[in-house]
Amino acid sequence: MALKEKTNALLREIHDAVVSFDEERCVRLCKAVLKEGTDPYEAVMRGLAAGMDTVGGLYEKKEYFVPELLLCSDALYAGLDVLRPHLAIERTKVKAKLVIGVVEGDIHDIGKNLVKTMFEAADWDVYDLGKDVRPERFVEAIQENKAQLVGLSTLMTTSMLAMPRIIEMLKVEDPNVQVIVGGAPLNVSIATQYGADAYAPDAVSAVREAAKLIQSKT
Ligand code: B1M
Repeated sequence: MALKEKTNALLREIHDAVVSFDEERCVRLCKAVLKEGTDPYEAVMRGLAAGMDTVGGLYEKKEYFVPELLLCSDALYAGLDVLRPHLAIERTKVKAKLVIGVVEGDIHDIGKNLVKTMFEAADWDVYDLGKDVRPERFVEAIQENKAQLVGLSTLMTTSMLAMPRIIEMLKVEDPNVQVIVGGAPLNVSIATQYGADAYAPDAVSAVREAAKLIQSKT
């Protein structure tokens, strides 16, 4: 089998291992992908994250329920633990301090954790506030850590409504702080309307967009 085909087959198998919540298989396959010399970013995005996207579709079709979602996320995290140390540092030349969290009312943190992983792999200093974070906590965190950038994540149409207020509070506290937002219900026009400085549709582009923001201010 040609190398490209072999890689695609492995990535598909990682996707399937997440969907079938087979943690052991997911770990084994992620180790295999590293041995093959495949870019671990590909394995995270086209394997693990793609698997979780399929899981989301199954949940929406009522084929999967909450227990399956949690088991699938365990498989994703087990694979991520294998890949994380191999994600290449120095993808961007720009590095800064980032405070990141999932907004209040929302406990979905898989996407945020992938975003955090990509920033850490790019050697940024990341302060993770976790999920269901009070707006005031973001403001306190930029003061405590002298961070230049805040990342807000949300997965729900209800909790996304908290974003404009958080952004306003952050800008009042420090007009120079930059805010990047992401999560499934958002898009670039909502992000702009909310007063965010940038929007990213996925974890890899979040690092790219954040680096552009920081560079434009230096
Ligand atoms: Co729930 N959930 N869930 N859920 N869940 C959704 C989001 C939902 C769309 C499902 C549905 O009903 N169709 C729906 C929201 C509907 C809405 O918008 N109003 C929903 C609901 C309603 C709920 C509950 C209320 C269910 C209930 O209890 N009745 C409840 C929420 C309670 C609460 O938050 N207060 C709930 C609970 C859960 C679980 C705990 C079971 C579990 C979460 C586990 C966890 O995160 N620790 C869960 C899951 C897994 C999902 C789905 C199935 C999958 C989400 C996911 O992890 N995707 C989801 C349905 C779906 O998405 N189709 C659903 C994979 C992940 C890699 O993608 O998070 O989009 P994502 O992240 C991407 C990008 O968005 C982007 O990069 C990431 C990686 O590339 N990104 C950023 C994300 N943040 C970013 C930040 C950035 C930049 C990019 O910059 C800072």
